[in-house]
Amino acid sequence: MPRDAIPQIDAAALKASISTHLKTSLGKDAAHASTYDWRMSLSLAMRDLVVDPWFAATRDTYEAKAKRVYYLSMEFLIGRLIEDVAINLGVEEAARTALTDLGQDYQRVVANEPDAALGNGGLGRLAACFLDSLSTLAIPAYGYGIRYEHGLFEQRFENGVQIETAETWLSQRHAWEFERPEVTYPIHFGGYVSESEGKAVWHPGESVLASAYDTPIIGWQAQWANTLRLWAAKPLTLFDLESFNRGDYLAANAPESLARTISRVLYPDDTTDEGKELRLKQEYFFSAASVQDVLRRLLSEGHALDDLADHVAIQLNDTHPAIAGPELVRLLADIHGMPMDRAIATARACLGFTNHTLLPEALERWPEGLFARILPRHHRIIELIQDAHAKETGSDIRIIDHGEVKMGELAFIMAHTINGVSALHTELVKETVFADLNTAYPGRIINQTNGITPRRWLYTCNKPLGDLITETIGDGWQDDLERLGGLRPHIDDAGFRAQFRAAKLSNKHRLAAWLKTRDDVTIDPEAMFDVQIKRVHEYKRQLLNILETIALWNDICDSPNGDWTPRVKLFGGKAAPGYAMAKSIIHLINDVAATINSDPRTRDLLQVVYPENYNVSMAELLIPASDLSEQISTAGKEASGTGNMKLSLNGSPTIGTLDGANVEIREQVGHENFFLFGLTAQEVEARRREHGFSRRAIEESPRLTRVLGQIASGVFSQSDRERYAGILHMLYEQDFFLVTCDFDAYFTAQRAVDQAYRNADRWTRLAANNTAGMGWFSSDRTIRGYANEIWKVASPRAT
Ligand code: 26Q
Repeated sequence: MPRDAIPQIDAAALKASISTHLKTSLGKDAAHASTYDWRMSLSLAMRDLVVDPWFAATRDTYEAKAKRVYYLSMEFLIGRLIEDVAINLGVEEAARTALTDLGQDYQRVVANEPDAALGNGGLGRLAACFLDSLSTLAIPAYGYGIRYEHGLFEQRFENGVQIETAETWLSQRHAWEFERPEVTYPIHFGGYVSESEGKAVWHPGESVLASAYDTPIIGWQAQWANTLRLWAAKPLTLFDLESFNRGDYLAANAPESLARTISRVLYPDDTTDEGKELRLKQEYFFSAASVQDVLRRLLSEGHALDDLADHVAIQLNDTHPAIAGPELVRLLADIHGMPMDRAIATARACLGFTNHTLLPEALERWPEGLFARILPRHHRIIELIQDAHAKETGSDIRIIDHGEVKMGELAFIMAHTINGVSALHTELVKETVFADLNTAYPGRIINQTNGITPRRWLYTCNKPLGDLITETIGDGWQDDLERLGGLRPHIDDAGFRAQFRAAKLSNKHRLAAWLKTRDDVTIDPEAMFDVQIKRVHEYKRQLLNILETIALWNDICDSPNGDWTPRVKLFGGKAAPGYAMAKSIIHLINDVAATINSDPRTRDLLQVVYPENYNVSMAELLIPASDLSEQISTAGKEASGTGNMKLSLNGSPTIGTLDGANVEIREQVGHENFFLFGLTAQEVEARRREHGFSRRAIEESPRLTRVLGQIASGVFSQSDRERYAGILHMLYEQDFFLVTCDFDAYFTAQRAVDQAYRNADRWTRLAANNTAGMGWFSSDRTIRGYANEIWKVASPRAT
């Protein structure tokens, strides 16, 4: 790529562009402009700069006839884009100066942007990191998803209880997108299938229009830009109504209301196994629009459908878009006349499938009746796929089984490659959920350990540390993260360690100031910031953390003159609205916080803080300020984790189990720089089979017995002693996630953390070794792995 394609703009030119946008795009004069107006003007001025690299990337892809990647995902958890774009364009200083000249504060303007929260957690944020890396590596790619009107719900606490309210990011103009009213596809549901002359014809019952909105995703140093294409549902036009409903205006009312609901809201539930009709319609809606778009682009470039896999790689982000497989087969066979067997083989040759979970309740299955009613033709095609699979492998594994359509089996059988997201997870995928399919198709399951984009998760969110790194090893680590290994020799330098400590401390001050302003909460930056931030789920064991907090409180109260290490326990995360146990755990954390924080005996030693509405932007504040990363899931349950990578990269050592990518993090940063505890995945399975294991674990731990007794007697819920009966009953009688069994080991590991932290120099070595060891976890490395081993794509810019 010719470097001169990078847009060059100085502060004066950017200022002029902002002023022009304020006037002509916002229709405001400076005297009456709000922060929103300034933010929009700045965003539009920067968006202008993205367009040329974006066009150049499209042109190069077209000219090279390069293969493209299509990443299909129900979730893209993007967060804010202003700083991201500014940094990739290299115009952050210019933007700061321009706004200052205009009498505005850059940080205030940046903070005005709402998070694009089109995702629940890890899976959605991974998709966003992948988009960043695809553009940085100049790999031609589209992200395809849904333009939800309402992203992930907003969380408040009322008397400690989580309350959800609708999120409304699109009530303002979305600065970064380009509406494409000319790019639309009809999407059909229901009806029936007839056969004529051996050909299947689907007569749909209702239809909506999928309408495209494009957001350019600019890579590092603006060398390349890809497109995130999100689909919004709209009612069909009158013309289409005539063509698809043949003038049946009664039936035409239904699509209008369907269109209004289909892209309205993100499903906030990452656990439910309920067959929700609307969810199935959402999945089909965006998968079908995306696949149609892929074929239209292929044909418009003059390629033959038989050569599909030479030009197209489609990645399914979990099973949510798995219906794209049968839809592709339908288009190839029914619409374009390809023989069914060849259609199936052609579709498979371009499909990859990433599995993100082993939890049985998160594996999608649809009641066959519901599925056949909404997608009658796909139901039949899946039977044909199943027959082809049986013929090919002699295996009796069924996609449609006991009246259910199993999306995991469908995605597996339709994909040429299935990948797990960490080394451990991949082995467990082979041994558990897909053991039989792994035997039927040996070698199809591979590992691609997750990664995170270092541009957002270090360079942008942690300026003090980023500056120190650049000062120490030079520039270039932002897109070559393994260079962080070059920090290692400097860790022996006391001056470097002092600077490392100072960077961390300044991030802690920034977090403390933010908490003071937003929540009127005071925390001491000299204390250890102990951070657990993630969705609230039993397997992630926030419960273990809060039980240990109570035990620590007890010990401090028992020995007030002990040599304690002051700690602030920070929690952040949302529970699915229908997940009662997770919501009860949130309530308990807030109740414990209220009790402990008001205890004068422990005031300077222990504090529990749970800021409301954890999101990507809050993560960008918490992660650089963290001293200790809590990665304490029950071994075998967390597929990978990515927050674990962000925290360690930012100089926050892990206390954790041998789960997900923790295993690989520990290898990379060194065992001595990781606080390991807990049962292994194998031990977990064995322990679960022991009758009465949790009662025994409780009996054997005086500390845990005391803590549970306190909860039962209402120490943290004086107005309602029964409040936590559900949690207690679960711990005594089931404890599926082995909180009780790992309690003592966790408590002991925490005391080792205390001791290490008291020696500031020792701790700094630990923290710096984490940063230095994390280079391998760049999502650039992950995307290179997918490109070489799954997609077989290269950048047309590669020389
Ligand atoms: C399924 C059916 C119906 C409604 C919702 C869902 C649903 C929605 C979201 C199921 C799963 C999810 C999200 C899963 C997820 O975020 N998994 C995480 O993926 C990360 C990226 O690979 C991993 O790091 C985490 O370990 C994994 O939990």
